[in-house]
Amino acid sequence: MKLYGMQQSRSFRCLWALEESGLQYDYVPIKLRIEETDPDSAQNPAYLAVNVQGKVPSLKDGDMTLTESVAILQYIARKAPAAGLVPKCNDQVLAKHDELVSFVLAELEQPLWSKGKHIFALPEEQRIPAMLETAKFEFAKALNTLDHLLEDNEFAIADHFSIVDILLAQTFNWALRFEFDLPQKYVNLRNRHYDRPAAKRAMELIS
Ligand SMILES: N[C@@H](CCC(=O)N[C@@H](CS)C(=O)NCC(=O)O)C(=O)O
Repeated sequence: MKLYGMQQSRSFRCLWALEESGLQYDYVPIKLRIEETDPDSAQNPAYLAVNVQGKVPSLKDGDMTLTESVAILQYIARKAPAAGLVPKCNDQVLAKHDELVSFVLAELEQPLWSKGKHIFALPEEQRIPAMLETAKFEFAKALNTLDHLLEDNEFAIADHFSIVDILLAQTFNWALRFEFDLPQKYVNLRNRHYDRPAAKRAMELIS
């Protein structure tokens, strides 16, 4: 199994899950926004054959390729059931798990990505400076909803660490890097989970 990724990106969540899982894998560093002739470039034809959008992360396992970070997380979790990265519990608790995964992607990380897009990712002529205030407003709104979805427990779901905890911690880390206002309880959540040995190993690999 090969994970293609880059520092400071959604790749970290997948690398972290791989480290939690105990599965064997290789990590292939990819670089964004460099000449496509560079063999490590996300725009190099060899990488575009893996991920047509030239984005990270991507995972290859045998003939199968995945290019969405949450699909990668779920694949890793299913491949290593003993690691418990998807909670083993009843359908209703599992549904709450799926709800939180969707919420992080659809609501919580979107304003962060909006800010990134309008600061550096979009072509300059497509960037709209006013979007930065909109992103701040939308992130605060999503946090307010999260306060209702998330109970004040050590882990998001049931009584153990799962891919939702990875997603939440990484999204809060992203919010801090992008200078969004983040309540202390969510800073603490980020710190608590980033202190896990698997997160530290993943961090060393990616930096
Ligand atoms: N929905 C995708 C998003 C992947 C994505 O946008 N990755 C960013 C880095 S975090 C990227 O590769 N951006 C490259 C670009 O915008 O050119 C996922 O969750 O994997």
